[in-house]
Amino acid sequence: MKIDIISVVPRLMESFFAHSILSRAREKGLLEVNIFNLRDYTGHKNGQVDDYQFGGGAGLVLMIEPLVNAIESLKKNTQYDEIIFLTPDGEKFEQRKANALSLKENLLLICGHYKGIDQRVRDNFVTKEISIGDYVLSGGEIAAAVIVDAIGRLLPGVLNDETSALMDSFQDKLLAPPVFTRPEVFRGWKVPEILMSGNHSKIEEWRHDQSQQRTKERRPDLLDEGQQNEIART
Ligand code: 6GU
Repeated sequence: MKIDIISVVPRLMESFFAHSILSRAREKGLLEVNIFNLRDYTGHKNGQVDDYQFGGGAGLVLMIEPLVNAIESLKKNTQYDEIIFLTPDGEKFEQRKANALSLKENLLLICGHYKGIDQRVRDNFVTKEISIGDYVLSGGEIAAAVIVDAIGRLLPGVLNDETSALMDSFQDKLLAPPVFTRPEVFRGWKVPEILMSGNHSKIEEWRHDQSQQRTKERRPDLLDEGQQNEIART
């Protein structure tokens, strides 16, 4: 899978992907991430990429010309499945969307800044607009990093344990159960006995039950009616 990213702070972006799981995915050739500096595509003096908005008002807007230059130049080499603009007024990103995007071949992410980007870019090039939550960030870069991380770890071969991505919180609309590792007793705090029993079906039952209890307590909004009924019965 290939993800191209257009940003005005490319060096900040690089650092997100230079470590841990995602760098391993890149080394293994499972994920290609390329970051492009919007300033390389401006014909304006001093690398100008933003300007005051028509109609007045505070805040600069990323200009149409450098963005269209960048998008059209990248489109010459790659057929994108989606051109995604990261913006607080986009559709909310969640696990289901990460799953769907992880099945695509080529994505182009556009990071906004300041007041946003000229609407004509959104109308004529962008195919999807995504927000990572109901709060405002100073730029789309952190949101892009969130999305690349969430997608990247789903790609086959990226995680060592093939099943673990499927066991995550949210994959089945349940939060993950608690986990423990050695030592079995620390300062008198014991690991639940069931986990030491070696009875795998009982352990799975316990984990499922813990997931449901956690979800009910912390995120009842995730439980659909069917799951709520299942909990009510137990
Ligand atoms: Cl994608 N961008 C910005 N600037 N702020 C956000 C966001 C994106 N998602 C939530 N807040």
